[in-house]
Amino acid sequence: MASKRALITGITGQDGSYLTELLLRKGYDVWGIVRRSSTFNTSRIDHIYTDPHWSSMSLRLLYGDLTDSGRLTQIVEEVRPDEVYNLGAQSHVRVSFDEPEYTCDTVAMGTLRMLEAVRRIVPKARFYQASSSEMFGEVAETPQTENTPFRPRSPYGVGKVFAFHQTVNHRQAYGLFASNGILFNHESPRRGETFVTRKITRAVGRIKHGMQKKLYLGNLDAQRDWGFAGDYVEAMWLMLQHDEPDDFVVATGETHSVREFLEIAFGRVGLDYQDHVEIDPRYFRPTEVDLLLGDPTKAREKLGWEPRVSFRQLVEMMVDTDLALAHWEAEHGEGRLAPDGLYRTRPAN
Ligand code: NAP
Ligand code: F7E
Repeated sequence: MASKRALITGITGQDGSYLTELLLRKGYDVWGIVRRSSTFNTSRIDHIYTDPHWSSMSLRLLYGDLTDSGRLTQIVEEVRPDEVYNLGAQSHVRVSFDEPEYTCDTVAMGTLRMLEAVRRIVPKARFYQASSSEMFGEVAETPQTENTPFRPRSPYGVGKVFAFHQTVNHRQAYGLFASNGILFNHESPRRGETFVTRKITRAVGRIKHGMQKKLYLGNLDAQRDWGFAGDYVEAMWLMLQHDEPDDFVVATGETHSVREFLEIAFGRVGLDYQDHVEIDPRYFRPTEVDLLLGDPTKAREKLGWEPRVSFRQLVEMMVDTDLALAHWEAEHGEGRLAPDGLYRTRPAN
């Protein structure tokens, strides 16, 4: 039997890289859309071409952009996927206040463009939409479930609400197999360096190796339900194997503050975060999401999905990786290509 074909937008991102590995392990032909950039942006998936474990598997990359519907249509026509995972987005909440229009062009209109291409060309394909706990915003209830109303607090959150409803409407109006995964924050050693978890663990590694003195952060009291990205991409796949399309919260069911993350991360290397962290108002947001806590009961009962990595294990995994990276940088110099293929720059947002 021919392999199933999966098309992934956002394949170069954190989740795209874990999902690619998962689908290749399952025997899929994986096709990914990469946006053109003036510098290399495929470092999270380069190992799939170079590591003999992966390189015999079927991964193909095509240039495309979520803002370009003509190209997206052409790609869907060429690939004719069985499953589409729409992960591409300007995904940084703070940046979405600076670039609201571009953010919504990718997050909201980009989703609509993908849905329309699928509806017209491969209406039997299964569609996964990367929805977000940011849609809950100023939360109406805790914990948040599939029935909790959306009250977004950022241009990013507003764009994701639009995309969520477009996905539901394509399911209802045209019978598309289209599902929303409402994923709460998920992190990993591959997390972008301007998200708070990775910003912290990168700083811990660098401070421990004497390459950085201070870490400047914003709101330390924000609480998030943080899980491991490797666990969460499995939930995405399970949603598209389910017998019917639906919407699912994917979360750990635990919430922790940024401060707790700091305590564990700095504690891992025998440091006290209070000696190194300073507050910089630039990192506060015009409107903040104070507390997120998801209830993953539906995903557990209907998909058999469970998170495997605990909060402490996640923090320690990230610190340990970034400690090794800082050690390598201390020896070889910053900005050089590190062993895992990732170029390094200083965290900004
Ligand atoms: P990420 O690391 O920021 O990756 C985003 C991906 O989208 C990258 O591949 C990026 O390409 C691509 N992209 C950005 N603008 C694009 C454009 N105009 N056209 C085509 N591709 C574009 O995000 P992630 O953490 O993997 O998250 C994956 C998805 O889940 C996103 O939609 C995000 O909003 C959503 N989500 C994430 C979380 C979380 O906690 N991680 C939670 C809920 C939902 P470059 O590599 O070139 O930048
Ligand atoms: O912020 C606070 C900040 O940027 C978490 C995206 O993947 O998850 C992510 O969005 C919290 C916020 O993630 C800094 O104010 C303090 O309360 O790591 P973050 P996020 O905004 O929760 C959701 C589910 C997504 O869908 C998004 O795509 O940490 N915080 N000081 C800081 N945050 C940052 N970035 N930088 C700081 O210095």
